[in-house]
Amino acid sequence: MITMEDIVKEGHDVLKQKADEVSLPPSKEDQDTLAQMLEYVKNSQDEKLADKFNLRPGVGLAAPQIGLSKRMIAVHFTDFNEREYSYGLFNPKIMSHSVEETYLPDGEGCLSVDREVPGIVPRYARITVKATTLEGEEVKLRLKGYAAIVLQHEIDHLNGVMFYDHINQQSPLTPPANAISAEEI
Ligand code: FHF
Ligand code: ZN
Repeated sequence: MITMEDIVKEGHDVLKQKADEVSLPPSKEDQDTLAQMLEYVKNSQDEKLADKFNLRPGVGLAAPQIGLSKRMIAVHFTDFNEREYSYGLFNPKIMSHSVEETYLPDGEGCLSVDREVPGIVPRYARITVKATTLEGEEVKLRLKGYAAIVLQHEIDHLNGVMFYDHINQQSPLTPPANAISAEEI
């Protein structure tokens, strides 16, 4: 079972590296790891389990965050329109994206960052992601708003990018001109 003790914190080199593609079809070992990552995200949102095992609640987890430089992410959340998303994904790739941007009005945090970093994180408002699921099926996901933000946060980890790398240092709390709040998409 993955717990906070397994989560790598900022400053660790693996969070700055570009992660390697996973060879497909996925090995049993990679599948098991990704299933465990998804389990962490689900468990962390279960109040009793989160309390018992001291899990910080999260909506996503990327393999570099457990010290593994491989292109695997897990996400589990409900968006502002009550749509549920629950995926373990191998080699997720953004195939296309909107020009329009979006952001969470309260900014973002990260399981690998033990401090508050205030500031707006501009993200593409809409993205199309190709990936292979935990079960080994190819999928094309069309995502907008909150869902698009979560997937971009996770895919960034596979490219050595942290959420605060996107914050405008001159004016952290000013939304970009072409951006719409994720609550409004
Ligand atoms: C989180 N937590 O999941 C944040 C961090 C926008 O790479 O968002 O670092 F658990 C992955 C409902 C609403 C339930 C919010 C992507 C953020 C990804 C994890 N919690 C939540 C919830 C949350 C990071 N991460 C603050 C831990
Ligand atoms: Zn993160």
